[in-house]
Amino acid sequence: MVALALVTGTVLAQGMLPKLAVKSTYRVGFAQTESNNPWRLAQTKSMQDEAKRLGYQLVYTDAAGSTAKQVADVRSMIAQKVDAIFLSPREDKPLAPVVKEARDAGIPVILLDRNIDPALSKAGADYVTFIGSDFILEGQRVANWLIKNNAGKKNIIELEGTTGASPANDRKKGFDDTIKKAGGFKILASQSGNFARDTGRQVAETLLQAHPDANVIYAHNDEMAIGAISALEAAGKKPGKDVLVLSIDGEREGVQNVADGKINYDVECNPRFGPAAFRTLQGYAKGTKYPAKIINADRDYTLATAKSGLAGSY
Ligand code: GYE
Repeated sequence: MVALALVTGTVLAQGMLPKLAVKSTYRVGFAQTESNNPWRLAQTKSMQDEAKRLGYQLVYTDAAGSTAKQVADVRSMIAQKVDAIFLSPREDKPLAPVVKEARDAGIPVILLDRNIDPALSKAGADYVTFIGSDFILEGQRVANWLIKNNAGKKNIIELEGTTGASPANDRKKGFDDTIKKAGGFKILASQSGNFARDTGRQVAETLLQAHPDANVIYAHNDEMAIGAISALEAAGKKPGKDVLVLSIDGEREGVQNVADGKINYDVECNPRFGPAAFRTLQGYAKGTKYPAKIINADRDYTLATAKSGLAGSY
């Protein structure tokens, strides 16, 4: 009985990654977190385009901003016995159990764009690898730009991403640690705008009223930065001039705002995962060993580079 189960690969010892057979086609799950911004849409399109190009079937789900739905989506992929699962975990803790459930069901998981708390899930044991950006570095890059170019503006409002999402945790850590070490800056307030434009606008409006001396806004993504620009303009302040606006993502509208002088600095976070995701899947089937993290290279945008960068943005 045990021997049979091992042969079919359905029962695995704790800490063992399931194998993936080398096949000419696969049926692969992609559990997306939400579809409310250009970053997400570009990521989904890149995954769908690459699956199509390879002739693979993509079982796509959209959790629509609900962590509970994403847990259910992954469970449904396990029940459908997909060959492998690409997962962009909305939050870094609640998705850890289903990563193990997939592993125990013999389905390898590759994490895309957001990570799971390393205390709860291990690369090489629970999932194959994480592919995405270095979010701590993104926050550090924004802080380092501000340290060099602040022109005396040092009172910061921070708009955080979705609470519990790894890019929100790390973009905060990278920025806050670097800015504190530099000295002379004040983070007046730091609050979640849920990576969303309208929430970002509302939170910025409230925080600008509470802190009229704020002269820097650091948003963890472009959608919230664009929301904050609306809040600044409604308050009669010039974004990019009276108040510096710093952001991450490099979506087209964000890059346009850099070109227009309303966002001063924007670090790209590349959403085009398709080619790297499927290459890793194929490599894994052939026995390639991967590191815990595969890091995407990201560019950045300033007034000097935004116009020429527009065409390549998403
Ligand atoms: O910055 C944001 C998206 O997880 C890196 O999530 C991603 C972030 C991205 O919704 O716009």
